[in-house]
Amino acid sequence: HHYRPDRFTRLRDMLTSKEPRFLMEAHDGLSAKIAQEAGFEGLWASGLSISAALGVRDNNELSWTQVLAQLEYMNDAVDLPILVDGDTGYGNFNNFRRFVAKLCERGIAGVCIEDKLFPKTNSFLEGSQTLASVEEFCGKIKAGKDIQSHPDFSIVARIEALISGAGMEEALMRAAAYADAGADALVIHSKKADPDEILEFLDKWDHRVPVILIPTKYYRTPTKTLTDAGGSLVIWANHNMRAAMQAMRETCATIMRDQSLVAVEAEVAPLADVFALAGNEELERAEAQYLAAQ
Ligand code: SPV
Ligand code: MG
Repeated sequence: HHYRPDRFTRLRDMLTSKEPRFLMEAHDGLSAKIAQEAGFEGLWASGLSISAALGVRDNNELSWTQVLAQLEYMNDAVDLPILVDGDTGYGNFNNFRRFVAKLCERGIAGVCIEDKLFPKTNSFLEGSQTLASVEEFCGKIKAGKDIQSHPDFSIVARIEALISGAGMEEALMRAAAYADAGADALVIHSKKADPDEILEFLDKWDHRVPVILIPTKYYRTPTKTLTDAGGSLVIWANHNMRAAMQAMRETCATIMRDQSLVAVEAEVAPLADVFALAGNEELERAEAQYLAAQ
């Protein structure tokens, strides 16, 4: 019987690994299972995707307890570590540390917070991307690190200086401050299609803590270019949600048009697959074992 490290430790190992590692977006139990089935070793619980899947905006329209409920389904559905997108921490240091305490209790492996204001705005939207003060954000990181009840729970600090237009020097200054405050890893985020500013950051950062990348906009850059430049872990941030959106649109349009299921039956997952992924076979075995014959 070989020992499998718990999920906190597995995420921490992914962050500190010398090899390129990857997190796949998931936003509910089903997408978590599909990511696990595909072979991913960890999940990104995207704020954008969870919000979109529940029909709300990525502006903290969900409360943090609603996010927690979604995480519980995901964590129960798979045996993968989850890095949850904690937006800006749902308030100040005190709101954030309440969230961290609950994540640890529930077995969620880590949280990422970004240095903007509450309520947050998605980084790819035009308009205000005001940065939090460095001091306030460092206080948040420290409060989270002080309250975490598992030593390998990870707090990732996401730098929005390039998103907000504050520039490279600001980004590097914040990276150093967040590492000093105790962040286990950083995210440097960019909304540019070319990777120049990301590569410059990776070149200038001393890598005393690892750097995570989210190449949603610079996706054409070969992944190896990013990891060779020092990116430790890459997040595929929203592609299960966007894939589902596209597939559901096409299915609805066809059924609406045809008033028939004939054209879609071969295009959707068979019901047997739905039952298999839900784990119905285990329930049959359990019934045989535990349920008195009627
Ligand atoms: C998310 O997936 O919610 C993120 C990444 O925070 S981004 O949408 O690129 O800001
Ligand atoms: Mg987000």
